[in-house]
Amino acid sequence: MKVFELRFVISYIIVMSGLEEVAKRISEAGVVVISTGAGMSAPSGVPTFRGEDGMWKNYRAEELATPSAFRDNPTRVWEWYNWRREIIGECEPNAGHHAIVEMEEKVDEVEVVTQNVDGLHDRAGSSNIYEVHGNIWRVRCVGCERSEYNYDVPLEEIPLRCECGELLRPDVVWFGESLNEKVLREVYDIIGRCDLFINAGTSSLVMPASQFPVIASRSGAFVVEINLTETPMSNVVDLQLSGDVSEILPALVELV
Ligand code: BJW
Ligand code: ZN
Repeated sequence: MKVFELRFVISYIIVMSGLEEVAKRISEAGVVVISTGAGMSAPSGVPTFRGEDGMWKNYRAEELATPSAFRDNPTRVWEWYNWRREIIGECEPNAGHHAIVEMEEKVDEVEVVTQNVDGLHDRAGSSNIYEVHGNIWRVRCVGCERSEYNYDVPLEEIPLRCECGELLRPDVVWFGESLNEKVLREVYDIIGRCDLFINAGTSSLVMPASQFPVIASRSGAFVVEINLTETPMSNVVDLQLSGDVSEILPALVELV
């Protein structure tokens, strides 16, 4: 056997044994938490934040997803959200989203904690979803705090205004802003009592979501990472599955 063939066979065996181990953990688990990031929606065609893919007109997410960017230039920030809403509006949940829904038939309790604002877990049909960074299809008034769903694509006459006269903003969480306290409390509660925690398609760079795997591990859960690359969590997790979430998750659920 040639060297490259041997390497292929070895990496195949490693991936398969990892999948089998995680499938066994899923079948034994009472509560599974799946924490997802932009990589979860990447196979659906939603751009990720970091890397080449995340750029918009030479701006980085860190320069647009902030309260001060909105104060300085609400139109520019809304243009970015319009661009993203147009793309997301054309995207469908992928095989990974569907596999998470299927997992509900095999496990007592499946909880989805997502940093994604695209609503694709909901469209796939997951029952328990915590959107810790909000939802791109909701708008919120900076004055009276009124929040409502708005599916117009593109939104005309940006920046939008509320009936009260103040600006409407996307109902998402920007850098330097706190996450919704009630949602976060519930998330910490389920992380604290889960048996298996799967960190899927996130760079694990943004607080506080980046710390969810650490909290799960300290609470005694078995922690798995699914990602195309290494992340700061790769050394913390019990098992890494290297690959595409839209391939790994269906393969995993099939094995349970
Ligand atoms: C695949 C794949 C495939 C690809 N299969 N894998 C200094 C100043 C101000 C604040 C801070 C500061 N230092 C620290 C902070 C706190 C800050 C923070 O953590 N900053 C870091 C960047 C350093 N956090 C906050 O401010 C948070 N609030 C907070 O902490 O409150 C308390 C506080 C207040 C004030 C000061 C300090 C603390 C709020 C964070 C809100 C983040 N918001 C955004 C935008 C949301 C709205 C929107 O979408 O428009 O959330 S930013 C952006 O990053 C978005 C994402 O949810 C988030 C995470 O990104 P994610 O999902 O990980 O995506 P990527 O692109 O980074 O990675 C994709 C991954 O997928 C990669 O690993 C790929 O390999 C992988 N992948 N395809 C498998 N097919
Ligand atoms: Zn208002």
